[in-house]
Amino acid sequence: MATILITGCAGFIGSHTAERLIAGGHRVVGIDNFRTGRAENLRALARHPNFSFHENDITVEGAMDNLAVAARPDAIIHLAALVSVPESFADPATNWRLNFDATRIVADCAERYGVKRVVFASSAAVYGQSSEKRVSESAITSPANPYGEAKLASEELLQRRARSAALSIRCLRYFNVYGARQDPSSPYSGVISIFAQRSANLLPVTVFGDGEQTRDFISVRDIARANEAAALDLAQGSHSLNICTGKGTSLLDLIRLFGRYYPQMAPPLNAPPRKGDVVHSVGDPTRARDLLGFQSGISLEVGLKDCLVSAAPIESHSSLR
Ligand code: UD2
Repeated sequence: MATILITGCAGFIGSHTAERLIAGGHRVVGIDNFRTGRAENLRALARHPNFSFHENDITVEGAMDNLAVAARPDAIIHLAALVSVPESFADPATNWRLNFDATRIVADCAERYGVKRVVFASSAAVYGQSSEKRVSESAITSPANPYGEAKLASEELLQRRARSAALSIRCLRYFNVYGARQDPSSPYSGVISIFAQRSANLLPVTVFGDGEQTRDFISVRDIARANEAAALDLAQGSHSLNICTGKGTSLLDLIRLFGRYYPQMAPPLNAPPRKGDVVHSVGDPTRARDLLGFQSGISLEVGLKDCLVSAAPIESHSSLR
């Protein structure tokens, strides 16, 4: 049984990851300040004897140290973050504090208390615009927005620390994650959560740009599996790994997919491309398969149903099963 400390545990990815680890017989210690995480995401775990939760901000002095002293974790999965490209332009100071300074606090804590592994939630945004059909980890990193810049700076900081301490780092470059519990309520939410909620309510979706941009959409259930594999991976060394499916889907194709479930869906509205938006983003999943034994297993067609069930008006749930 391993003990894993998860930052951002009440978030969309954090709660799925905690559930997966608990189901595997591990102990999870979670921390979240509820900036975007929600207590109800942890409802299934609340009374589990292997789960403990602390409402706190990891940037508060001593917050991480106290947890590390009490729990003696084998690994930290660092998911707490500001998770939005447009929000990183709107509030660059908070982006830097949450997506870089917080990583330094996690690294300091791991070093100070001899935690062996840190799994870091990085992003496909570290690549920026790429001309490769499927971008591999050896591609040039050139972020197109402050969110990607902070994620890349965090990766570099962690890799530097790993060279000077007995610490293994796994920077997992998640591509576009979707699934149940992804919050659709903010303009900064992920595109699938927004599209699911709007189409369930027969409202038109807005497409920024021509809709030909592609994304490598990966289910949060696959992400939880990748996080688990990385946190339990005893191999030495440090890596950055794409966590992706290797399959690109354009926004127009995504809308066609939604149209299968909601044939009465209103035609999309068009708006100019978003600042800092990457045109094509599809990952090469080979390295994660070779080094972590991770391969995605959930197709977009199947994974989308998780979001549709949570977004749909109650009376239409039965038609989605
Ligand atoms: C970036 C990262 C992703 C993840 C995410 C966290 C890239 C390629 N991907 O995702 O790995 O870290 O940030 O937030 O950098 N869109 C619409 N209509 C809407 C909402 C979005 O057309 O109502 C478009 C948007 O302009 C973009 C695409 O949909 O082209 C995906 O947007 P997103 O906000 O879901 O995620 P993205 O690609 O910024």
